[in-house]
Amino acid sequence: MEPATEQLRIGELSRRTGVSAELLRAWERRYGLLQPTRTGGGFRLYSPADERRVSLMRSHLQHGMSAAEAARLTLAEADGGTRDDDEPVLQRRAQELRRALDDLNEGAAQSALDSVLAEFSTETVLTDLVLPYLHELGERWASGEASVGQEHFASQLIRGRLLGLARGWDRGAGPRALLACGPGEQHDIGLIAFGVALRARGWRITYLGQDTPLETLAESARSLGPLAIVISSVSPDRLSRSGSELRRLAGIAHVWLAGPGASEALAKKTRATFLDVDPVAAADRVAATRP
Ligand code: B12
Repeated sequence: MEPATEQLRIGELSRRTGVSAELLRAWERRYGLLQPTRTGGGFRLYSPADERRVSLMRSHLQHGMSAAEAARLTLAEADGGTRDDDEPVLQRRAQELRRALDDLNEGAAQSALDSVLAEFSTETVLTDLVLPYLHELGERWASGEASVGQEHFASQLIRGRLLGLARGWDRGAGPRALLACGPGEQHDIGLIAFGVALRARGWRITYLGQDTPLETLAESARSLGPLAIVISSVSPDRLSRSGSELRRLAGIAHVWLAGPGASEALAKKTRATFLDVDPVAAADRVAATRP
């Protein structure tokens, strides 16, 4: 006689694999990593195959892969090979978005973003799709594979979309964060993504935007009394030339320096804190300072 296949409830699967129930549900939703059946009462039941996929996923993450990459590999390994129609939804959407942006097709790009934002949380879309896409776009631009036109089109469309998500982000009663790009700095998409993520943690955002002189940032900080001032820069030079103004700002509120142009050394010199993580993880870190 065939032994009955063991079916696990989510709590038991979580205990056996050491992965929280919330994260298991997120992996199921985002990547289709788990394929539970349901009891008559609607509870999910997981099979030994689900448990194997969770273990594989954990091991890939421990080897430093991103969650999206680890899930793709896990599904490919568990199924004994990849087929195009097995590709996780997020990857498919990323392809659609990339194709539409490369073709300068605004309607198709907006609808790929509409779909992915309906299917996944804003933060998953930011961390696993939009930010990696922009990074890759920069590489393709630098190697001549993407034109300046394609890069401008894509970054402006994404920036517009993020500002749409940011609408009303200064409302409410939470602590306020004042956000600005450093002097001369035009790259503000990382900062906007950070603002969207911090807003989701209950903060109010005042956004001064690109190329902000530090004197005006100080004036705004004095009048608004923010709990945090977050300055982002890609260029290290312009930021480090502003050392004395940055130090003065630190006398008004907690200053955080972010983006590829910030560094631990500069933060130390200017009594600021270096935010050396991606925009969503940075929002967690700043939000943790809330009194
Ligand atoms: C879009 C873009 C532009 C747009 C910016 C539009 C906008 N409103 O932001 C425009 C066309 C204006 C532009 C202009 C230029 N750009 Co440009 N640009 C890019 C591109 C393709 C994407 C930038 C982006 O938004 N990335 C998304 C962020 C979030 O990812 P990231 O930069 O990898 O950052 C990581 C961390 O540093 C951190 N992070 C980044 N920002 C923030 C902010 C906060 C608050 C936090 C917490 C974390 C954080 O999170 C990321 C990890 O998830 C990048 C390519 C790339 N590698 O990113 C080039 C890139 C940044 N640009 C570059 C260059 C050279 C330029 C120009 C000098 C080009 C020129 N000759 O004119 C100008 C400079 C303009 C200026 N004065 O600032 C270089 C920078 C090289 C360097 N290290 O100095 C890059 C890397 C391209 C390349 N591969 O060479 N650019």
